[in-house]
Amino acid sequence: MRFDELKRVYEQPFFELLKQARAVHEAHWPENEVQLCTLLSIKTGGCSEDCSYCAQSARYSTGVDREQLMETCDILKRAEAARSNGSTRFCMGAAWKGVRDGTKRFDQVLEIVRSVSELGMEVCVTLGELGAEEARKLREAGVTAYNHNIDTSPEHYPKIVSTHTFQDRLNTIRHVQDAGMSVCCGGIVGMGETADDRLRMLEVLSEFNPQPESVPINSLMPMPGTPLEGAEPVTTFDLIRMIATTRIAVPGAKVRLSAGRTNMSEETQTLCFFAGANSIFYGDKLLTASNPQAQQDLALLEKLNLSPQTPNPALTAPAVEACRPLEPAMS
Ligand code: SAM
Ligand code: DTB
Ligand code: SF4
Repeated sequence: MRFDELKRVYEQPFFELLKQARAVHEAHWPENEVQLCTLLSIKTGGCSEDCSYCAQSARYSTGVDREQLMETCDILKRAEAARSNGSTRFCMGAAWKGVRDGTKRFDQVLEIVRSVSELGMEVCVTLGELGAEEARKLREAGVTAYNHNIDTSPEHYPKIVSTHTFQDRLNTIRHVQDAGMSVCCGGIVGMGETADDRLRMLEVLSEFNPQPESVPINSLMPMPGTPLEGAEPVTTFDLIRMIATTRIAVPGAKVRLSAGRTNMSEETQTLCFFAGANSIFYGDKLLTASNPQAQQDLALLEKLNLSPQTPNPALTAPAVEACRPLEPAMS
């Protein structure tokens, strides 16, 4: 959808916007289900990039320490626990600029993906920049979706990150699409951007060919020590408008109400679900930041008569077997 059209949609009277978003939602997602995704940071901290919102950048003193890549065996245990708790997607994040084929680190990631993909959940990874070959190998190893956010408008992006460009992000997304993985791509609200920046971001996302399979909308969690620690939060109404406009812009995508739910009331989240959000991160931790307790989320869904998305029967798989001995972990 083009910017002018998005702006017309976004600026409608609030209830008109909600009505339109709800109609689009019901036409595409009649099941009243919410997808539950569990996140795990498999390689935390010490990142070379300077994304001003991120607690994992080595450039800022945030209290998040650099850790090594987790052992496959420990990751498998976490993935299995996520599956037992009802998650249907397991998303592994690494604080890297990117990965390169032929490195030990990448081989280890491929091994992790192969093991996790046997558990019968959708496997998502977010590892930073990829080339064509890396994308092909990840797909072959069993990755369902690759998360790589554009985060904001092309115009606002250089004010947030200087160590890579908006175009670099688009190039990675192209490689992911060419390799046949689903694209999970969205952004953050609350980084000092204007409403027009948010709509420009949606314009870029909705013009992807094909459109993304999922669109995470994160509300900035201001991390102490980062340049954005004091950023002005977006209002509840602007957040709901953004969710509704996203639903209209990418009707067939899961719209994931992502980071920042610990600062949202149940009523705010309810309006986001009404406006078209149909996926959340589930479990009490995101990558480094906190998330609502799982029981609290399940209770909210129940109050709203929403059900957790049912696992895809084609993906059911046996329990984790005893872990094989591994090569030493790398940072
Ligand atoms: N290094 C990889 C990358 O940059 O794509 C993967 C990890 S990165 C932490 C994944 C996404 O998390 C970012 O693109 C951003 O949208 C989101 N994120 C990170 N820190 C955040 C924060 N403090 N508040 C909200 N969203 C955040
Ligand atoms: C996304 O858009 N949000 C998730 C996931 N993709 C990887 C990450 C949120 C991170 C929140 C801050 C933290 O935990 O450090
Ligand atoms: Fe590194 Fe990703 Fe954080 Fe940027 S968002 S500093 S690339 S981990």
